[in-house]
Amino acid sequence: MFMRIDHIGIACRDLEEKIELFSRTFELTVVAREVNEEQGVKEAMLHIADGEGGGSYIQLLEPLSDDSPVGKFLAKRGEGVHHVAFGVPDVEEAMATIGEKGVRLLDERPRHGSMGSQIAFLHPKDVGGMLTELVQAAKQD
Ligand code: MC0
Repeated sequence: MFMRIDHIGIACRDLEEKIELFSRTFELTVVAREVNEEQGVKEAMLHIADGEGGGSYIQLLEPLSDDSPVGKFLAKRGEGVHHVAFGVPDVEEAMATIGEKGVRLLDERPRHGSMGSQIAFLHPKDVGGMLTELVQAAKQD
């Protein structure tokens, strides 16, 4: 069902500082920046590679507030890997298939994600402690 890893989301306190760190260490380039009010984050996507079905990225996430998902995560666990996102061809189909297996969906319907994608989250407690995101990348022209 999964085509690829779309991105790894990293929670950070200072987005600009971490962009500088990841760019310098891994020689990655920022290809998109966005503020996503619904998800409570300011974020940057750093491109790693292109593959069948879309690219793969490191996603750096700074919370917009302390009571957002990333804000709470930082308070509880500190900076580090926040979630893993799998690229799927059809997010609604993946939600239905995975939901039937008893995994709790955190979203009833897909939401807006980075770079025009459609996303949905799975409960970390049902996926071995890993907050998991399903991503249907925006269609390429
Ligand atoms: C919380 N938990 C995690 C976790 N966040 N486990 C692994 N990875 C994480 N990131 C654990 C907690 O430690 C706790 O376990 C349990 O889950 C419940 O957490 P909580 O702190 O009591 O509850 P909340 O209110 O913080 O909710 C956690 C939950 C929430 C995962 C349900 O953060 C959520 O709905 N997340 C999905 C949306 C999201 O994360 N958006 C930000 C990225 P214990 O054992 O202590 O009970 S937006 C994004 O990434 C977009 C822009 C994109 O990719 O395009």
